[in-house]
Amino acid sequence: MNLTNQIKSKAVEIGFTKVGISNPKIDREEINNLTEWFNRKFNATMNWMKNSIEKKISPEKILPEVQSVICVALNYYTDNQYSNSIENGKISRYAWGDDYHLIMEKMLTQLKREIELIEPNSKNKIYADTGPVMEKYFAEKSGIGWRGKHTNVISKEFGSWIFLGEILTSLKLNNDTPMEDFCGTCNSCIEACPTNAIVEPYLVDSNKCISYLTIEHKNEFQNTKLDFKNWIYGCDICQDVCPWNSFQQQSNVKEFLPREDNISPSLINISKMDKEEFRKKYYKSPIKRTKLEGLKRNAQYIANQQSQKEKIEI
Ligand code: B12
Ligand code: SF4
Ligand code: SF4
Repeated sequence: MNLTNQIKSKAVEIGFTKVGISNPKIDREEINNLTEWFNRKFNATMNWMKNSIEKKISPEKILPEVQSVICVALNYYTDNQYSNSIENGKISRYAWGDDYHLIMEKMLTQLKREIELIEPNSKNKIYADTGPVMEKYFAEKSGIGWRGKHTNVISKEFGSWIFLGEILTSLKLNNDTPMEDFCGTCNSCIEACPTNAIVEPYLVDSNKCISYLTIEHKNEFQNTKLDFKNWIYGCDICQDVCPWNSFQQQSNVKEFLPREDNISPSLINISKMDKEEFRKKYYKSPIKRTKLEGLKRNAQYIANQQSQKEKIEI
């Protein structure tokens, strides 16, 4: 077995759903698109993104010896559904169970160790979400999936319910063929987005995206007219309506199973939550990111919207 296939089979053994290889070069068109996104201020208050742009567009600034990017995907779909009661908030699927950063990091570290057993002189750097790496671009380039019009990567076999991760490596591996776009004439995600955040196909304005607003945005919301459709942490609407997500499959990772009362928690319970309960309930959960104040703000925002429609009061 050649080195590329050896690494790929180790990735599958460790439990990754998909693996592909790309060269580390970011093409001009991608850099222009990224620059345009920043120029239009679609990063909202996420200034950390802009600060790391040099590394994003030049992976050799992260690892000077980089020759290949090993891209992995991990399926997180579990077969559970939301309550549609107006008294409950909705948490996005990716945050129902344990924090994927911890799980991906552990699995990537294991893969890195395996690679270094085969090639002790290789240099390898792992990433899953938190680093300045163009994860969606590399996933597409390595054949894992294509970027849908909602901008998430969709695989033919698992839909878009996949987390992405990478190992930047000094090893020269065999590149996979980039994935073609299978969105075709479909526009379901654009039509379904309640805040019109997908301003053009393949272009999301974070300022309007419920995911950004409920997770990343600090302080009160500027625009109080946006309809959050009961989402209090992230948003899955554009993915829920995607026809490719009817090919979803149950994840093998038991840590992604929903924690108790973590799909559609009661808005009233959140409004009453104290710091200690928040700490215990969201230990090792991605929800920690929004902090108790953020979660309460989101629940209150939904309640205000509902009470304007004279529905509920918390
Ligand atoms: C910042 C960020 C966000 C921001 C901005 C979202 C965004 N669209 O980028 C916010 C907070 C809104 C967000 C939300 C979500 N995120 Co997020 N996020 C990231 C992060 C950290 C960086 C992404 C980035 O660089 N964006 C920059 C912009 C410019 O990228 P882009 O939108 O893809 O834009 C490109 C296209 O517009 C393209 N383009 C422009 N014009 C055209 C035209 C054509 C024809 C084409 C093909 C392309 C194209 O060029 C641009 C430049 O690359 C990544 C992790 C990482 N390091 O990559 C995770 C990541 C993208 N997020 C992830 C997830 C799961 C989500 C949510 C689904 C969570 C949720 N349920 O609430 C939502 C999805 C919202 C959405 N519709 O995008 C996953 C996606 C997994 C996947 N299957 O793709 C990632 C990869 C994390 C991970 N490691 O798994 N996220
Ligand atoms: S995550 Fe929600 S708000 Fe953001 S683009 Fe998708 S549907 Fe729109
Ligand atoms: S809903 Fe349609 S347009 Fe949007 S990502 Fe899925 S296939 Fe593409």
